[in-house]
Amino acid sequence: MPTPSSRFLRTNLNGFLGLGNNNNNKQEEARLVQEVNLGDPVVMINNVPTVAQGQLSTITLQRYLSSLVSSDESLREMEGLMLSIAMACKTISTLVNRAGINQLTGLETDVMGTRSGSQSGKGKNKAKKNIQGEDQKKLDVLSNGVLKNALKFTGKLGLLASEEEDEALLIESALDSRYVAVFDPLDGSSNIDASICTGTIFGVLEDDTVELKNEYKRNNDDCVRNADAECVSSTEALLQPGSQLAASGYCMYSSSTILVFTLGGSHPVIGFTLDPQLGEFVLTHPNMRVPKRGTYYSVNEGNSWLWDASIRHYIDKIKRGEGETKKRYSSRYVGSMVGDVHRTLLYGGIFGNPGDVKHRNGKLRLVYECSPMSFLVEQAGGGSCTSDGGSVLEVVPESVHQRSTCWLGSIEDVEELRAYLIPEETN
Ligand code: AFP
Repeated sequence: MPTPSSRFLRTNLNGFLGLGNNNNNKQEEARLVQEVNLGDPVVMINNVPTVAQGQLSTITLQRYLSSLVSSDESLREMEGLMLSIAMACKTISTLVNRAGINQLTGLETDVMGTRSGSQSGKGKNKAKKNIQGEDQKKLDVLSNGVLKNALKFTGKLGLLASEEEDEALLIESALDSRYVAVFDPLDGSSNIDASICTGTIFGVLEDDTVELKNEYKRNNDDCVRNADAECVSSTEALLQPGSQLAASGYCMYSSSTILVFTLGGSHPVIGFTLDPQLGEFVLTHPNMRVPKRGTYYSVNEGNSWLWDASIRHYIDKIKRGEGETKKRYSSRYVGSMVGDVHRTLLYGGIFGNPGDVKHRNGKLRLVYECSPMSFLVEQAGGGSCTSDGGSVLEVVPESVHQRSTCWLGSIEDVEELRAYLIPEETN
């Protein structure tokens, strides 16, 4: 009797080598998906599922989440949300993979020359811009739609904000729900035409503004609608510091598609890789921990002449091998936050978007980039800080699209940097 693992391997190899009857393979895959989802209960030790080393994973995301719910019923709504996010990520992964073939590369243009609800340019074929004035790629817009729809129809989310939406959207059919979500649907999209990795970043917060939403219900007619007839809102539920996140994560679209997330508290940072043959996320990284030290720094050095002297000094020291470890650090910078953070999570080191004399708050957005990523990295035993040495996770946002400096990575590397940012007398 073949074990699930050996059958899993055989199915994958057959597919890889182009062997066997396609229909048989499809049936086999369908059976396998069912089998791995219904298989033996997931063995959890301190909330971390165990996978024997060297074995192929047969724990799908769905199975992992349902085993969490069976021991903690309060996670049921979160389970639904995470499965919707995963479904959206699968779709975005396919879009990204086929972008060149399906002519989805390039900018989203507005043929009429005007963008509804916004003041962006006039004239033919002007690039559409998001609220920050950045050009939107076709895939930015598509990915935003995919995520928005996936989350809307869960019925478990009352409000969402996205990099690609000017304002937050109220989900009218789910106003009583417990959660709100923030996301950057396709971060790093300026890399997409060169097939360099991109990713989706997300954060989930508990909604403590039920009263506000009930008021909205009573005054339903007051709802302000955007061009897509969606009800827009500038509600407080999204303006919570990162320390309040109930979950955060990213999905990276690269040589493989990897979904990494944490549910905070005692839950680990956990990674699932999309098996393209099964169309399922399977557990590959049961308990991700950032190494305490790394040897990489990841920052856009083209801006170094505009950085504060303290940051220039720190980078100079570590690359010369004159930092605390006396090792020479190497530079690694993709320019796609998800790729840079994923590498930092696995190999250690430090990633930053420091801000400079022209842009004091840097380029990244606090609510749907810096906070979710810092939450994740800290949950994996790493550290994070802003360019003034403060905690990213304690910054209370004033607006959904506000920018923030942020550094994150190995705890000892972040602490070493902080000593440069905070002068000794105030440290
Ligand atoms: P795009 O989504 O416009 O490609 O921006 C990516 C990003 O927000 C983040 O993923 C990178 O870390 C950062 O910008 C890169 O910024 P610089 O190009 O200024 O280094």
